[in-house]
Amino acid sequence: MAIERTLSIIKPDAVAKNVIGQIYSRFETAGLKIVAARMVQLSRAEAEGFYAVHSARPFFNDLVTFMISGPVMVSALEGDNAVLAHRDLMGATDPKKAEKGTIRADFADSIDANAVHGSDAVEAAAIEIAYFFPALSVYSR
Ligand code: RTP
Ligand code: MG
Repeated sequence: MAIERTLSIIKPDAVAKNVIGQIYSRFETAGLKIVAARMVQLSRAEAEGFYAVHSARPFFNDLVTFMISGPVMVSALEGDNAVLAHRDLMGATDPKKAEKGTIRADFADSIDANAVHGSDAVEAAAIEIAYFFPALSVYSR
């Protein structure tokens, strides 16, 4: 087992539904520790920078507009195989295809308003965590 870190974003739709605590509870139950956290109202430039890998995709503008529609809760999570463990908790990108009991199946409305983001690889996680958190604000737990 490898101890990893991953970046979680609870997106504006889930923050508006007041389910931050329920989502955090799923992380904790699965053994993922919250090692950094902040609520952020992203600017358009910040959201575009975060999702730069998707800048050529047809859904890029809608994605950025959605991500700045309200505050998001950004956290760094740590645990055994954290990247995949977190992706498993999230479920498929399209909530209609997400397995029962996953965060997206339970809290997401559509592929656009899909409740959560999670890093898709350890290398991406390091970049995404650094995007939101200076090194000294990520704790060792
Ligand atoms: P995320 O990055 O947010 O964790 O989601 P993901 O890996 O499951 O999906 P990704 O392919 O990275 O896409 C990023 C976000 O863009 C929106 N999207 N819309 N309309 C579409 O076909 C489409 N495809 C992706 C989703 O909100 C997705 O989470
Ligand atoms: Mg992704």
